[in-house]
Amino acid sequence: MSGPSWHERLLGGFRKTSDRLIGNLAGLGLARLDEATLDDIEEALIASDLGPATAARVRQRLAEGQFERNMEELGIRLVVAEEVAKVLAPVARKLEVEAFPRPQVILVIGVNGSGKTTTIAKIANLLMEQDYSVMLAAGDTFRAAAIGQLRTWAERIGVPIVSGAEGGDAAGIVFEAVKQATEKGTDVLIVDTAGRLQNKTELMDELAKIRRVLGRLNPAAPHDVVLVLDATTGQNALNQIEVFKEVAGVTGLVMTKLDGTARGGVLVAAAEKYGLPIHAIGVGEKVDDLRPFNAEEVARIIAGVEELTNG
Ligand SMILES: Nc1nc2c(ncn2[C@@H]2O[C@H](COP(=O)(O)OP(=O)(O)O)[C@@H](O)[C@H]2O)c(=O)[nH]1
Ligand SMILES: [Mg+2]
Repeated sequence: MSGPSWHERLLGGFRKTSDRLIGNLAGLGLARLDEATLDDIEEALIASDLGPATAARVRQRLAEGQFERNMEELGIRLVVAEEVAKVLAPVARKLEVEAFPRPQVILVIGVNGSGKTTTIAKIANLLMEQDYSVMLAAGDTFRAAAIGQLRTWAERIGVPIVSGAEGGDAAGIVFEAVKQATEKGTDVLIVDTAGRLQNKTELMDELAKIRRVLGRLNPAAPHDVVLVLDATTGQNALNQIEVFKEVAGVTGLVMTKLDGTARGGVLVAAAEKYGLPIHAIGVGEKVDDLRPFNAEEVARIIAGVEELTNG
């Protein structure tokens, strides 16, 4: 494959976060780690979205004095990288296909525009590369464009799709899709949903109805409820976890748009606060712009370790 390597894309995707963190840490008088400087460092980390507990642990380690003498920028960044890796390592968990009987049903939820439909295409593509059979269900019936968009992706990557008319009953589509996927022995059924957070009750009712229908056909379904979060929304992503946990239950996260002007540090804050598995991250609009992530690699990128050691 040509173009930038995955590692290079990751560097691009986290550059904004990393630049911000490094900028926040710059000029803090690193040579003298007095209380005021430690306060500044802790604040700088929180301002970079890393989450208060992670920031506090970094502060603690710096205060413990292991790095007191000849404190270099690299020293601080290595501590940040280590602490970030500790938070990310337990949650970096890719989606496993293990449901029996098949299909494994993955319900994909999130606010409109977060990247649900695109992420569904990406996940489908990834699973097909691993030789799983995949089917899609166009459960976002609220907007005609949403159905069309999923159909287009399905055609492009070559997977069957069950869809209906705009304004149709999402639960009915899901019912039909599970039936077809079960008959065909399809490995994975991925269900798109509407993300109408403006009307929480309606959204909750719709998701509850989908869940009921799923449960009737297969008590274990949905096996996964994946919340798609837009990394560019920064701290707002944390509020979305809160709301969707309440209305739908969430078993894992995918964070999208970790390119451009993303604030990827929120990944760390989310891991710290909720401990939900982060299955993958999205760093672009193309179908292969989704990958599981390596906690240590991402941590070193966020902390800006690489540019001091390789540069
Ligand atoms: N840059 C970037 N754009 C993305 C990513 N994922 C999705 N998008 C774009 O975000 C917009 C909304 O995505 P869509 O999948 O329609 O969101 P949905 O409303 O939640 O289904 C589209 O223009 C996508 O191309 C990503 O990882 N990076
Ligand atoms: Mg959509």
